[in-house]
Amino acid sequence: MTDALTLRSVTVRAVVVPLRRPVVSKVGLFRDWPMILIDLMTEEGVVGCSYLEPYLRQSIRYLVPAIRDLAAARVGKPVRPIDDFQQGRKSLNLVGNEGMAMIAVSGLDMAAWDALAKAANRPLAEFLGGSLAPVPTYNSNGLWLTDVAGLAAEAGALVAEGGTKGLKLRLGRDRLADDLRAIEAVRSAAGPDVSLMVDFNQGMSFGDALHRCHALDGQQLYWLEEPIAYDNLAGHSQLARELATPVQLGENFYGPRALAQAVAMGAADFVMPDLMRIGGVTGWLRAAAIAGAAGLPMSSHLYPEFSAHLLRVTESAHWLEWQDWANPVLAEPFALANGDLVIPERPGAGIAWDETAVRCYACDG
Ligand code: SMN
Ligand code: MG
Repeated sequence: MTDALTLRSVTVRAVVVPLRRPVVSKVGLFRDWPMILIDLMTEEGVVGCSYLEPYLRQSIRYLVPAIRDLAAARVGKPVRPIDDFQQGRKSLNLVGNEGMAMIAVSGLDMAAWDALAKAANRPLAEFLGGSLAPVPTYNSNGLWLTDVAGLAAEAGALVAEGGTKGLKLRLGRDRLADDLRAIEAVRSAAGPDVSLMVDFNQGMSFGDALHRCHALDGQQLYWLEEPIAYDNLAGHSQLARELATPVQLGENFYGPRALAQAVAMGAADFVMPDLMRIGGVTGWLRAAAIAGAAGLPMSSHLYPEFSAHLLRVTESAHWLEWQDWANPVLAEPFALANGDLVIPERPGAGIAWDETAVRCYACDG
């Protein structure tokens, strides 16, 4: 049994790290990437670590104080992520149950689970009762809404990065013909054995999505992700019913109950929660139980390090989204081998900061 831990303090810092390829998408253009780094210090000397990727640099100014407030309320108390999750949710409920309230709770939750696994001297997947093994990935480090002429070379480079078995490209250009050219360019460079996922990032109206998704239905795409606004569950459910290609949804589910609603509505064939929004490790485990019981394959969104551990304890585990965006501040970045993410045999989630890099990229928002 794990030794009990007592919360001493929580350090919350922010950095903005460079992206090798700018994110050009329907949710925004990002040349660099904000990260909030959380270190949860315990009286026993164990330090739990996690990070959040809140997309918007200015959100650092709102999120960091919220995380510090939540942490301050727990100083001197035992680290019990299931109880802390409940209390954190309750304490922020009056200013909102989703959005930033859930993000703040998620970040602390991940750091708390990391601390408990470290105290038990086990990798997180083993601490949760699972085992370590390579986790299948698709490469999501590029193929944004950029000039189609550059996509073939980029696809070739992405496949060469660790031999990934899948690639995700972003679609939803003004003309269908350009989406078709993008698919053709990526497929010809990647070859027939690489699965092609496509992501619309909620960029289409329902009417446009009906046309576009039906037109792409014969393209042997692996999934169609977020064709319309994420909370239009009725629209997604119609698309999922009509299309042969699986509909993928989930990076914008705030909490397991949102996933349960999508399942109840038949809004997705596949689901892919994001740790920052689903409720950290606690939220993921609950979401995984729902997806598993419903028989829906579950992939991850961002956070490849924590997500790799969690996919190892997920009944319907599907693909890990591989992005190396946190690497600039990680002391020992995770690596791919034969298209799989190799989980290092380190206690906890296996992340630690490169403190020189953290100082170099420090940012107050
Ligand atoms: C995404 C992730 C991060 C920034 C923009 C878009 C995308 C994904 O939705 O699924 O990777
Ligand atoms: Mg997406």
